[in-house]
Amino acid sequence: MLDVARIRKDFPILDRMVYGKPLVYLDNAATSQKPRQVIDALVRYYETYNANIHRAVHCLGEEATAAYEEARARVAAFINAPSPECIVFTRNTTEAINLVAYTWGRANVSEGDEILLTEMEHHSNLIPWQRLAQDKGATVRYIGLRDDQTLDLNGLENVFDARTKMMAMPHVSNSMGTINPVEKLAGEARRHGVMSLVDGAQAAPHMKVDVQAINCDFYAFSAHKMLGPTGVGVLYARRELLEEMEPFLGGGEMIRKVTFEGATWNDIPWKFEAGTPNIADVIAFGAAIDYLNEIGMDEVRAHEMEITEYALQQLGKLDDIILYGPRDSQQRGGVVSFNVADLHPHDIGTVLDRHGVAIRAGHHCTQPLMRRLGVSGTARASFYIYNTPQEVDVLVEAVKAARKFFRNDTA
Ligand code: 7TS
Repeated sequence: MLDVARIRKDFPILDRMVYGKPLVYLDNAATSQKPRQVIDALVRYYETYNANIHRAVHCLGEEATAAYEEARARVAAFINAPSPECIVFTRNTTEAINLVAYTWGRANVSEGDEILLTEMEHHSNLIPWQRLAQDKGATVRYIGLRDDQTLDLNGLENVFDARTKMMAMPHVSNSMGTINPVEKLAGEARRHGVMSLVDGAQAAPHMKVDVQAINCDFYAFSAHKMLGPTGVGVLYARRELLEEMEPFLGGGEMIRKVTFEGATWNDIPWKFEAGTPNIADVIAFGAAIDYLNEIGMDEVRAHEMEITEYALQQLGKLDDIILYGPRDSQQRGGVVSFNVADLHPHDIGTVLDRHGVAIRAGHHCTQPLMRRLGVSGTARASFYIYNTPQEVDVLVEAVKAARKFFRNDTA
């Protein structure tokens, strides 16, 4: 069991009041809050060893380089990557996926080829592939949903054909919380000689991820959703792929030798990290990983399952509520998406805000999925290690208040 009271003390922002009410932060799928340990790591870097990395001949530069590369090693261990060289730092999940679509995609996808996605993609695992397909004359196909809002994997072995080159999928849906069987999907892709990319933005923060067990080719996620700073993303890729892929961005640091005629590339992963990287935030991300490791990812997952079940149970008591995502808590992460009869999700969000409750309302960057569900958007509460059942109670009371407010308004 998590000691949530103790954890909450590490997050200064949780003492904040919003419109005179204690903040109830339930927008963790958008970004998480940051513990003191992460904020301190940023301050320590800027106050004591701020310097550029991989180039300095001075003490500060060496300290900063060591801390940056140590953070990479921690990220590798966190997802059980075989080595730190398989970890490329990007700005966010979005950039990690674009890197693959631009480099691997442009070299390996041609006219008439096919890219396989799912109907529950976040736009960041959709637009890069649509653009690649447009540029190359390839097509994008989608694995559909069953009524319980899990992926329809009936006949999975038949979805691949000789022209399928890439299968990309979310590990956990940000809009419905559905956990996808990525090990099975990546395994099936491999059996058919198809590459796999897992968008782990909503999984890496919330459960133990083992990229070798999943056996995918690429795995992408963002530091800011897992207690780390904004501006840092991770692309894990199999070593051989990184070796053979062309660089994404060109400039300093990613080269070995440059002449007026051309250039050769640095070793991996630096070949993919052109220019001065986000040194401070990568180092502070290392502190975020330490924090999560200290709690233990199995504990994080258990806490979220418990709080999600409680939220589903309490919200489910409201007779005019529609809940999205699978009912089985084994099959869902800490995201609860809902609609209340005829209320607009933005109206719900606005009333909740006045109660100090921060949620997201809208399409959650999954417009095709919303269309597939037949709604313009949903209200979404998303949980993390510092959320409590009492906060769920505040959420439920605020939803009741929203319903009452708008009912009276339109009566
Ligand atoms: N993939 C998934 C599944 C996501 O949930 C998100 C962000 C991204 C990719 C993109 O991450 P970024 O760090 O590159 O922006 N999801 C959300 C969300 O659900 N609400 O705000 C951002």
